[in-house]
Parts: sequence; structure tokens; C-alpha cells
Amino acid sequence: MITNDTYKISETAWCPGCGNFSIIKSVKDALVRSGLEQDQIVFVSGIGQAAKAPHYLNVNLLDGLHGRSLPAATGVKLANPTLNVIVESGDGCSYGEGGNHFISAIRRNIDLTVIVHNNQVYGLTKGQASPTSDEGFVTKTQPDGVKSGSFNPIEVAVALKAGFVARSFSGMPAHATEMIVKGIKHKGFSLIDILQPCVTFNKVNNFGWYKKRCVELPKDHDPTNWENALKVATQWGDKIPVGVIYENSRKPYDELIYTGLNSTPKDLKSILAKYC
Ligand SMILES: Cc1ncc(C[n+]2csc(CCOP(=O)(O)OP(=O)(O)O)c2C)c(N)n1
Ligand code: SF4
Repeated sequence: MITNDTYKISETAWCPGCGNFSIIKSVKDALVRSGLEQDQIVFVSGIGQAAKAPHYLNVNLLDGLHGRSLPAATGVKLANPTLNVIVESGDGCSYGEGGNHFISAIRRNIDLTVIVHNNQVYGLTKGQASPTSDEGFVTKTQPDGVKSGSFNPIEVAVALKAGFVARSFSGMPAHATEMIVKGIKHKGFSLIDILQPCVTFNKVNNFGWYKKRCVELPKDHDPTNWENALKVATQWGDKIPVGVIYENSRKPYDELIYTGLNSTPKDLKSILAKYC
């Protein structure tokens, strides 16, 4: 039976006050609320402070290279489609080094739940700008401020018609839990981008900055309306919408692959055997 102790959280190496603490608690609560047994789940992560999160949970874990969690997770899901595969990593890992994998996984609509801790900075490697850093953000390696445009993962995911696209904030733990539960339930690619302060290396986008701006979507927001979702997805600045921004019921890739093949992992093995 799943209890609050099943996925217990162990001691971490994060800085006191880091937003990762709240996210790991939300992830744990979401697993308990989803009623999933440990052997029904595999976590896949990359490299970074956020990527360490599943190390501190009592879960099965495959740690990929930096930016490479999505192809590893795709392999796990295709080899055993009965598993719930959850990818958890940072904004640099997911949108920078792993940017092309992000696009490909959305296009394929692989049934993965992707939780991104988005602190708009490279935390583990001591504060360089990440793809989601705001223009003008000053770091030791960008002393005159970031000159590149900022990558908006929500906008890209909605534009590509990802299966499920949600945003939350580590300062809204119950909301983050709800988004993760919904993402796990969704059959297809699910992105939950969770804004998170890095108290050590991002002094601009801090707790208060996010708290002031994160606003829940109105109750009548229809996540199946793509045109409207795209408009919502472009919002960033004084107001940052949080909630389920977009959702569709496209068939996931793993289901399409197994169609007509008796839907068992064994069939995939026999297909692959033809190429060996
Ligand atoms: C291919 C590759 N490039 C760069 C690195 C160095 N590196 C390790 S973690 C990291 C940044 C992690 O930032 P992010 O994914 O945003 O996670 P955070 O630490 O902020 O949680 C970088 C650049 C690496 N390990 N491998
Ligand atoms: S460096 Fe930033 S992201 Fe890393 S543990 Fe410290 S506060 Fe968290």
C-alpha cells in the first residue's frame, strides 16, 4: 500500500532556501496521490541541482548525461510501455543541452511526464545564464547582461501541440502537486515547468519576484483551445500565468508503435531482433 513513507525524502545537498525543496515535496505528494507503486515508476534525470531531485526520493532512477534524459526516457518507455516514466531536470538540462530532444519528444508525443525545475540559471555550475534567463540578466560570465532572447518553453510546447502543458511555481506547492498529478494521468507528452528560485545564483528572479507575478489561470480557461492557449503561452513579465495552459488527446507514440502488435513489450523485442 502506498503511504506517505513510501517515497520518503532523504537528506539533500541543496542550499537552504532553494526552491528545489518544495518541488521534491510536491513530486512526492503527487506520487502518493496518484497511488502508484514503486515498481510502476521509473524516474529519468540529467545533470544539475534539479536533476539530483530523484536521487533523494525512494524511486527507481536512470541518470542520463546532461541534456540527455529524454532519449533515455524514450528508450525506457518504448521497452516497457506499462511503466510511468517521469523525467525531472533543470531548465538548462531540458531546454539548453537537451533542447533538440525536447522538440523531438513533443513531436513524437512520447508518454512521458516531464518536470522541469526552472530557476532561469545554471545552478550546479555556479550561475551562468541558461536559455530561460531573461534578457539583460547579469552573471559572472555575462557581465554586461544576457544579449540572447529568452527561450519560452511553454510557448514552444504549445506551438508544437504538446499533449499537456502546465506551469507552476515552487511557492505554490499544492498547485504544483495538482499539475504533476494531472501530468502523470495524461497519456502523451506532459510538460510541467515549475518556476523555482535559486537563492545563491539568481538574485533577480527570487521568491518575491515570482510570487508577485504568478497568477492562476481563470476557471473558464479552456486548455483545449489551441489558439487561446498560444496567446496565454506568450505571457511573461508582470503577469505569469500558472495552471494547465494546453491539453490535447493525440495518441502517444508508444501506443501507435504497438498498434497491431498485440501491445506487449515482447513484440518490440522481436521487431528489434530483425535488425540484429
Ligand atoms: C554536455 C554537458 N555540458 C555541460 C555540462 C556542465 N554542466 C553540468 S550541470 C550544468 C548546468 C545545470 O543547470 P540546470 O540544468 O539549469 O540545472 P540547475 O543546476 O540549475 O538545477 C552544466 C552546464 C555537462 N555536464 N555536460
Ligand atoms: S545553487 Fe541554486 S539551485 Fe543549486 S541548490 Fe543552491 S539555491 Fe538551489
